[in-house]
Amino acid sequence: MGRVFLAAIFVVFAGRAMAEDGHEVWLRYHALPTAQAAQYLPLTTTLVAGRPSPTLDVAAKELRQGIAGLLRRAPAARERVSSGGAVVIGTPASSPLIAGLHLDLTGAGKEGFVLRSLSIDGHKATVIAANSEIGVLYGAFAFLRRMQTGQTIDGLAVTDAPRLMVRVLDHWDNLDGSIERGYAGASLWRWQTLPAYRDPRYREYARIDASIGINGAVLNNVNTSANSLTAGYIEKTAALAEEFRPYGVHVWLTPRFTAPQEIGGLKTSDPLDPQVRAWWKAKVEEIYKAIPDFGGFLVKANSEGQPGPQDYGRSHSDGANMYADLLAPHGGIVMYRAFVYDDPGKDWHLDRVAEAYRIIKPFDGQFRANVLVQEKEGPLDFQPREPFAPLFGAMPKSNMAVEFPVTKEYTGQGVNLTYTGFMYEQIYKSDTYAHGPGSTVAKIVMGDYGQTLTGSAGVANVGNDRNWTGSIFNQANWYAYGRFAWNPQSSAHAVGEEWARQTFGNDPKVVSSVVGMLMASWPAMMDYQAPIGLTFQELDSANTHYGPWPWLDSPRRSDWADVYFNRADTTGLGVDRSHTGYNTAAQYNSPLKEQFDDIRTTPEEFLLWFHHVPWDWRMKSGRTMWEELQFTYGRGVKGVEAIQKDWNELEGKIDGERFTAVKQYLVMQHRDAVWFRDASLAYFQTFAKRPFTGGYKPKYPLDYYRKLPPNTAPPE
Ligand code: GCW
Repeated sequence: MGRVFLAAIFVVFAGRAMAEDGHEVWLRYHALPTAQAAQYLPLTTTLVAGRPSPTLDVAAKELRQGIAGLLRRAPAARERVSSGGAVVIGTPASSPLIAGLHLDLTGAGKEGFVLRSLSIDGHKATVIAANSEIGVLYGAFAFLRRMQTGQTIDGLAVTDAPRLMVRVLDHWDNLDGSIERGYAGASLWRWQTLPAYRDPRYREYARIDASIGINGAVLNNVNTSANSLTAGYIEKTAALAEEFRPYGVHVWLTPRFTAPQEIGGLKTSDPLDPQVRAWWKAKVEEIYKAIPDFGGFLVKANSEGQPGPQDYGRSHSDGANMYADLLAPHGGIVMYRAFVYDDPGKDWHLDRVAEAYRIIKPFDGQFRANVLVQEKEGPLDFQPREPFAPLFGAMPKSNMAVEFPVTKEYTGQGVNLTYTGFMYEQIYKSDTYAHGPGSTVAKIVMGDYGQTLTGSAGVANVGNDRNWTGSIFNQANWYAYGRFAWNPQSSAHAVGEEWARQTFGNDPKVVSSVVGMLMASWPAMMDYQAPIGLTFQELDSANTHYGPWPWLDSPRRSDWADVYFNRADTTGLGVDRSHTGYNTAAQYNSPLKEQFDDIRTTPEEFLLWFHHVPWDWRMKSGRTMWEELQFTYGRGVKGVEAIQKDWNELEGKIDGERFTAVKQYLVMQHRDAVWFRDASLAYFQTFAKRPFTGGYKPKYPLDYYRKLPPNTAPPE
């Protein structure tokens, strides 16, 4: 009787998904359905871990925890393969057993791994082996991912290794705990209580990073204070480094260029001044003494008011190379940002989009070998839609890293469901033609054309919210960033599917709906925020970067104004970047430059980016540009409706807490999509002077939208 009762309770709980708050991210390890678990059980009865070390210990712990959770039975710890199916982990150095197998680990490189199904002493064994301990940890996560996503763990002959060397998350975290462009609470780094108090979340964070191969964290904002380089903060940073170390996450810092003056008491910060160099040399030595595996510096200089070498009449390469020379003896790296642009005042003569290329390209070949020139994925600034940045195709003699947004400053912030993985794939597969057809951004960043140092930086979207990223679907972007850094030639769909399975389970309906939602989300957002290549139409003046504000003219800087980016007038819409205008199309290699220069051959998704297009321009669809604009905004709203529908159909298949949260977020997203459509079209119609078509009309008159306080969507 008692047993029957207990079984009945169990069925009730197993049948209804338990409430989840998202804290576990994709590392949930909830019990798999019995039938699925059955295929894994015989292969995971024991765990043979070899000699202990901090990293091997966390790998073994992860496997124990993962297997125990997924299969409801922890593997027994053994010293050798003796019975049943064993999971054997280690490096040839840490495990005589693995050394004795003489596996070919060449393909695993420094950080990769092999997963091999073998017979050892007549028993089945799955070997997770690598040249390095961190490779073993990455292999452990890969092995668990296979079970989480319903793949076989039998007959394995897998070799996998990261294609980029530097895979950092860049935290724009300020020392006061706030986060620039952060939408998930305050900073995880609790500077006040470091180094004494070690918040358990530090290790949890590093573990999550390691699960997707992220190997670095830049701790402070690129708009930084010099204080993070003081002795006290170095000690705090060293404590974080210690917490992250077992997980292979190196700490990095952003140095403030004027630190020699601000905290060093010098009269100048001129990078060629001997005293300045001596100051930095001592500072770098101090850092490495405290943190021997310190990653290096990520630098924002002479951009948006940050100090830099130009303030002392020196060049960007002078600045970058000063740091590079001092870091090199310690194995450190400089990530030098190409996100630089001059202040044009109210003058429209400069094309903001042309700036990084104009300013940085002349230095190609002048950066040291341990410098990565880090360019945002597009030439402007993390907009919903940008063509890839032409600088990627123009720096053959430099190591180029890509900087991607993970946080969604202009693309929905913490509110909208927009999957950045879609955009990572689009950018990475763009052909730069720098070395003939097929020289994609991915290949350039991966070093296929002789670059010796490779990497990417993702501007982090995590904070101290319980679920790390503010909303569950924002976790997909953290996940995708890591997986694309591991392999820039990944598919957004495949990565999204991995995430969906790990995050919500393997129910086919759930998986297909969630992946469909992810893949539809970025295109829908581009439709309602950046139709036909229009860009930067969010509110900028109040610095919120949220909500439509196409009429905005900046009182101070033309390139922080929406009107500068839409150029709406009675003749048409969009920015002329062809030879009759800014001639920025010419920054691309042939045949792209010719293609983008000509309004007839420019891909329509970039039409308003490259051309000022007449309202009656005939689009491929047969509609006029004005009609197409309305159609596209409308399609964006419908896209969100379809996403809402897909999600709502999953009720009962997802635990109530996460289901309801996502549902509520989608209501806000729909409201915002409608707002974008209506406010923008009401404004553009005053120039198009053509009727609205297809029975459509914005709900309110233009003036209503213009008078809304910042960040206030109108009632639907
Ligand atoms: O998009 C802009 C942001 C700034 C940011 C800057 C950058 C950290 O509005 O907040 O500063 O980009 O990337 O440096």
